[in-house]
Amino acid sequence: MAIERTLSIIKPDAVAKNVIGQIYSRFENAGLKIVAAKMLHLSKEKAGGFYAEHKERPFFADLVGFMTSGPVVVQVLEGENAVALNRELMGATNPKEADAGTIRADFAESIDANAVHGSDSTTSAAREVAYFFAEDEICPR
Ligand code: IDP
Repeated sequence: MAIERTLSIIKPDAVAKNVIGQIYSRFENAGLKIVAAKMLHLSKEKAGGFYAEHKERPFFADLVGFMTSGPVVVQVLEGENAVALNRELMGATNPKEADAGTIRADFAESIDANAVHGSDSTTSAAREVAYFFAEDEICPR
């Protein structure tokens, strides 16, 4: 299987709950390596640009409002099949539909405040990684 990179965000609700370390453990226990990481408080412009594909959706303003409501932790995860593996660890977008034992089932409250983001394809991952990290900020091991 191919070694991939994927972009992960621990969203403001999970940062506020103080579960950054627990979420990092899920990634590491599944064999994913954190090869880049930063904590930041997104501006409306940065969050809106990240979610540009959802611009016309009715929840766009709420999504940007939520993503800028507190700090987030952004990381690049690397490993075999990293994109799909991270999506499996995250669980369904709506935590009420997420499988037991997934990050969203365990730490998320609602479809708005759903703890984590993960790229949904290798194409999105390439765009999203470059949106947050310069190549020299990524440290493959
Ligand atoms: P994903 O995060 O599981 O990839 P997307 O469909 O890409 O899900 O949606 C991006 C984010 O927008 C979701 O994580 C969620 O926070 C928010 N979102 C998606 N659908 C809804 C909705 O119907 N109501 C409110 N927020 C939504």
